Amino acid sequence: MKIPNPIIPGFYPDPSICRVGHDYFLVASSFEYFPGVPLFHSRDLIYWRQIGHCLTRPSQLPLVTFTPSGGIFAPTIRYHNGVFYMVTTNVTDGGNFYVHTRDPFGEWSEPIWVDQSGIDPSLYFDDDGRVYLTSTFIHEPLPEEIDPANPSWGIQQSEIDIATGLHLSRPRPIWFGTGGKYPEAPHLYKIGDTYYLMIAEGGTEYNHRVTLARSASPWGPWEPCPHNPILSQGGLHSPFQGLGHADLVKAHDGSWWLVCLGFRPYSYPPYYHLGRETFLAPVTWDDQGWPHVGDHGRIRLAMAGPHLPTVVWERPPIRDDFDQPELSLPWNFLGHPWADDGSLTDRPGALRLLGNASRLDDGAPVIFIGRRQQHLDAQVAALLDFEPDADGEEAGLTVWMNPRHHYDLLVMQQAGQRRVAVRQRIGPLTAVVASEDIAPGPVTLTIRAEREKYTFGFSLDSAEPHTLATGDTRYISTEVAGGFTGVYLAMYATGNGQASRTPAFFEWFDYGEVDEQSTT
Ligand code: 6LW
Repeated sequence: MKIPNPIIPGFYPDPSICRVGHDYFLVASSFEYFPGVPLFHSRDLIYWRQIGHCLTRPSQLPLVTFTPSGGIFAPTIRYHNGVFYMVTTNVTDGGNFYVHTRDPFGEWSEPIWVDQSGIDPSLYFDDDGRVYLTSTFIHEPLPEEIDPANPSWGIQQSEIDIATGLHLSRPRPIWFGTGGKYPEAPHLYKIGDTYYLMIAEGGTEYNHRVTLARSASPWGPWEPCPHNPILSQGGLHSPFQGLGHADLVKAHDGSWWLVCLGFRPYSYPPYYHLGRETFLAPVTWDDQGWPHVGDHGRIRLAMAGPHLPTVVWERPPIRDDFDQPELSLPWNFLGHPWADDGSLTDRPGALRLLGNASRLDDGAPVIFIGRRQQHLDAQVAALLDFEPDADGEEAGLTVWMNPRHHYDLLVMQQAGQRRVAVRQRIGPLTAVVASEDIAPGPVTLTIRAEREKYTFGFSLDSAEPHTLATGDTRYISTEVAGGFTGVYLAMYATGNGQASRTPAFFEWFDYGEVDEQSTT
């Protein structure tokens, strides 16, 4: 079957994968969102279901203060002797650490911190029992220009005691890549008697690529692959760009595959707003012992997928009725979950949000519960029961990239009158671009997401939605907003400088892909 790339759409970057028998597990970065490190499961490398997160407790992920795109960077997941390990970096608080579990469907351990600098940590369990921790190393401050004779950014490695995280050998540089900027995302493998070191170079934008080298020792010296980069999309008119940050896996039928991040830009000059997503590509090995990825190092739209027995998981429902005691897996908090972030018990069958003094523009700890936008064409709706009784009290939906780039569809009180409005924050500019007085009663907020614009509307008493305004996706795209994340569709509440007295009840939230080709 054709690979439906991206195999995990939406902001799920820096994928890492491991296999246990016929089960595949994959993790991705999560930055300032909580819980952290989303965890996916598959039986065929094509259909994936989220089964949880690795970091589900504030003791594992104290996101109390952070900047946009701070928090949790790239993770690596590995399995050894019955134990799963996930190693990552909290760039805001503490650096490199790992957690472990014997049951990936359950809770993970408390962090084991490692005194090793850099980002993109990876673990390799060698046949002789040694465990290697590989990460980037960066001489701070980075010089204006990298001196090829004295590189200041490369890959370092140490041997560690996996029980304690303590070093058994000091971290030392082992490879500087092939000359691309930002050598990072290292993973060490051993195939036969040969060690392979795979990294990313070029930075996680349009010049991103994957390079690889091999050695008889895990410390090098490294022989670069003669056809590096083994994967890139640079210089090619392709719907998939920025391919890099990859991980290899041998399937249970003996075939080899690679997961990596990429993004799907459009328009001109190109831009993207869903963030970097997870892609899959086939890998073959030549008789010289070198890997070949995809179609001559490219990922094409129509690539044959694995010949593994297909296991399709039940698709999540479009509507979340908030009728469960806990939020379902796609929902994230912005930063550390505060006690009054939300309640599912105050009114059974509704999510209650009570705004605090933080505004959306402040970022955390604004009361914010959101999910990634995973499709360029999507329909969003939510039924909001909110009767503010003080000016400044506000609740609604936000199309969110970061505190300086978001579009809000909100209900507020202004001069004693309840109003529905669309407000746009683009960098230093904020404007209410449309607003209308509305009568009391529950209001259905609607957002139609299309590739190049959002259309915001509302309806009362189940009448036909009434369009209020539109917003260009470009102005909340990565190219404009910057950062490593992707757009969230979130429910929020705020008192705009003072705590709200009036709770907002979201009775349900709909998210569904609009498949223009579908007849339904
Ligand atoms: C990730 C690193 C990177 O840790 O961006 O540009 C970081 N490349 O590999 C966040 O995704």
